[in-house]
Amino acid sequence: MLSPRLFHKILGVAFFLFPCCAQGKPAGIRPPPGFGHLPEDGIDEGFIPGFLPLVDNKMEDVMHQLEHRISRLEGVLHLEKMITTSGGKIFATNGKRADFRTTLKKCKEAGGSIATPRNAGENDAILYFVKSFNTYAYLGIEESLIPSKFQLLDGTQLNYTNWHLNEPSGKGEEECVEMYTDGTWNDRRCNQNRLVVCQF
Ligand code: MMA
Ligand code: CA
Repeated sequence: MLSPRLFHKILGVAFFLFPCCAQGKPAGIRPPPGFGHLPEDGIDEGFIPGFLPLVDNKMEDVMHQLEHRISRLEGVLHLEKMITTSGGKIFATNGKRADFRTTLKKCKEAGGSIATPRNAGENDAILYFVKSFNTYAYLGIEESLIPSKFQLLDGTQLNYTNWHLNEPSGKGEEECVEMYTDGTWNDRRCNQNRLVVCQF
């Protein structure tokens, strides 16, 4: 069953991938008859015996239609190599490049955050885009105040790392982290143009 969290995630991905549509009016999923307003006479139909089961059926119907529609949209986005999933996370790219700060902004505007691998599966999901666009990607990891010690953007410690041999090497000079095309990580200055990959 489609949870409100997943629905919100998918909306975020859609607005990230199709910014044009986020500005216009929504496509307009009309509420089924009897929803959205009370009838003229002001009688709440919920109190009419036998009405609630009908509402339940209609709701289930609408949910199924939405699930079907979303799964077809996901199919299209997968086909275009714009989304991939790992565990509960959806990773998405717009196929464009940006520096670290711009990537943070783009992902936030879309209702997500910069891709941050928490395990090998999530690392592989991000690697899928890095390989298919043949472009390194910045990750949601940064150097802490202690040189060569890296952390998540919220300041918490890394429980998973995949550093390239002899990395991190910047010792306070390379505060961001990029993913190479083999999935390993390199600390790097934050001003490079890298593939925008977000998570939702
Ligand atoms: C080398 C290596 C990295 C460093 C970059 C900076 C190509 O890789 O020394 O650790 O981050 O150079 O350009
Ligand atoms: Ca480095």
